[in-house]
Amino acid sequence: MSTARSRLFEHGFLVVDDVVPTALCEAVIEETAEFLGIVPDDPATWFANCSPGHGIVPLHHGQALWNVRQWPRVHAVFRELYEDEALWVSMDRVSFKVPAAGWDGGDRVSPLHWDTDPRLPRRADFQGLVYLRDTGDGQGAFCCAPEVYANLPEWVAGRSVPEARAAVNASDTPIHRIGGRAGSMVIWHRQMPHSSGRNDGALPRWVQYVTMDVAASEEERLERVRLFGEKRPPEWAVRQEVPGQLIPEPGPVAELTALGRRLVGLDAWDRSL
Ligand SMILES: O=C(O)CCC(=O)C(=O)O
Repeated sequence: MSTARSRLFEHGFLVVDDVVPTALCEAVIEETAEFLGIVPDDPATWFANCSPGHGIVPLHHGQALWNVRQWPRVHAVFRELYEDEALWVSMDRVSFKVPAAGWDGGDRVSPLHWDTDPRLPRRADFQGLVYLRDTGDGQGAFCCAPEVYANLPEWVAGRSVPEARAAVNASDTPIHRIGGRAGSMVIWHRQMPHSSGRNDGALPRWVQYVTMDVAASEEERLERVRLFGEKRPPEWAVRQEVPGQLIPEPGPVAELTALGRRLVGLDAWDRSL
């Protein structure tokens, strides 16, 4: 097992520096800012079109987002973690989390949660994000509860998922805030309870969520190709009804590299390579 993979299994999260060049990160910020109608470095514009919690921006298919997803080092990081190169990339979105001060919605943070059933046997199943700008621990950074991850069987025994989640949030388990430099990735095990903290900084937090999973069924592949070609958000994102979501999203279909085509499912992975 690679060192990164065993560390991730053991501690439940990992910070990997210098994964995405800052120029690609800045391009995502520019694309997102244009979508929101804000100016990234002008505080007077930030609060006109922001949302509480993680600050989700319903943008999934911009060219700049795809350029991050198909950046080779992102794939290399997940390849090492899954010990498999035949991966598909998530069509996830961006987070623009404004400073809490100066906005009524800024205090509303999301509780710790899992995006999977934490009672399942532990296996390779990861999530990730890219910090698009330097992000301090107190700047609305990703946060998690490693002590819960380490003792998960005790937390879930005899409990439904909502009950386990409520127990974690009602407890005084330490919450670790994990900032990072622009271009770094935080990757966590799906069984790690996680969220994003309050942004007590002076600057917004910018994040692109990027996750990879091992390529799966033909049915899933066809659905991925359709979402990509029609510029539609995934069904789970549609169900969330994030304000401002356009379906389909405007603009041309993103241009992909040979790696990008495989990460979508347009071209097959040759597992014999
Ligand atoms: O935005 C973050 O830092 C955490 C995001 C999160 O909770 C999630 O992806 O489920």
